[in-house]
Amino acid sequence: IDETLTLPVGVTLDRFIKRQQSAFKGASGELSQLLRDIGLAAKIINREVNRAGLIDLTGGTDSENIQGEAQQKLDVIANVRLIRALKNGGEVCAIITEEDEGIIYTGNNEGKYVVALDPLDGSSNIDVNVSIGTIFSIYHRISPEGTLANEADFLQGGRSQVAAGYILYGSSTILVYSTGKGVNCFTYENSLGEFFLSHTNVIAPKNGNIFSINYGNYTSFFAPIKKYLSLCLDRSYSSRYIGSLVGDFHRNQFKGGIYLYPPTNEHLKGKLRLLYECYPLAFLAEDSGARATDGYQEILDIEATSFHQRSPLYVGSELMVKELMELH
Ligand code: AHM
Ligand code: MG
Repeated sequence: IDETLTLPVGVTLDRFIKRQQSAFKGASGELSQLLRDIGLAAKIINREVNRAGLIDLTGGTDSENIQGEAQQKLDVIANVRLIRALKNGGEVCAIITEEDEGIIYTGNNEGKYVVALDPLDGSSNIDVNVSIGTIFSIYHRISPEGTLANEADFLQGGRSQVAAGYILYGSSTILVYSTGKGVNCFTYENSLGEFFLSHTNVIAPKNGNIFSINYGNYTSFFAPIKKYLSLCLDRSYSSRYIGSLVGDFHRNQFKGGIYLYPPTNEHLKGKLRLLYECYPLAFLAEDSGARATDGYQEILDIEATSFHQRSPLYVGSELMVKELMELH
């Protein structure tokens, strides 16, 4: 655990990142700048999410053919804002996002990092004032600096992430990230326009009594999942499902619980995407003592073979995930 974790609650995200960087001898500061760029994009997205209903940013079937930003869907706006912030920052050479098919080059070929983004997760909740989130995952490029980044830079595997995090636009907006040395949370103070450190070194409860799953898919679950759900019911666990992964994950990280997205008839390999959703949350889970698996192996050990690859995801309190694994 690095010494910055002893900082008092109340420091700003910027100051925290700077202090964290100065604790690492030889750190160039580029990752710090990148995290600050994400913080800036988060503020802008937060503003758009908050006023979306007032300025016609909801909905969006008519969004594709219109150039003006005010008409774009929120997930497209979030995508644009994040890409712009990372392009302006200069530390990132390439980006992939859930919204785009291939690699987005920032024009900064000297940049050391590549980033995978789910700009606005929880599509079904976007237009109805329910929690949504942004998820990010950062890698140090393996291709030589000065060249164009390539596919391999993004397919290094979950354990190669140098940082990961999310922003939850919930009853308050909170930015949560880790560089592998503790998970820290920064709550947004609207009137000051700043993220302040609010939860340091999050440790997830070892066990819990919340299960989060789309029960409507029950008939298409396979035996281990049905068995696990019957255990949850026998024990009168609480069923809590927002349908926004970031929100469900965040709650379970604090209260103790498990989130499940198993294979279904519609999504034979699970619905969630390995690079944009599963890897980053698994990185945060492991760093806080929780666990993330696909039922058979740790999420971070799954080999990445394509940008939009999907995986089942079972993430949450260590003992709950362990019990589910044993049923597989
Ligand atoms: P999205 O990337 O289209 O938003 O889908 C991901 C979301 C997760 O946030 C959420 O947990 C899940 O999909 C909900 O799916 P479902 O509506 O099938 O329960
Ligand atoms: Mg998503």
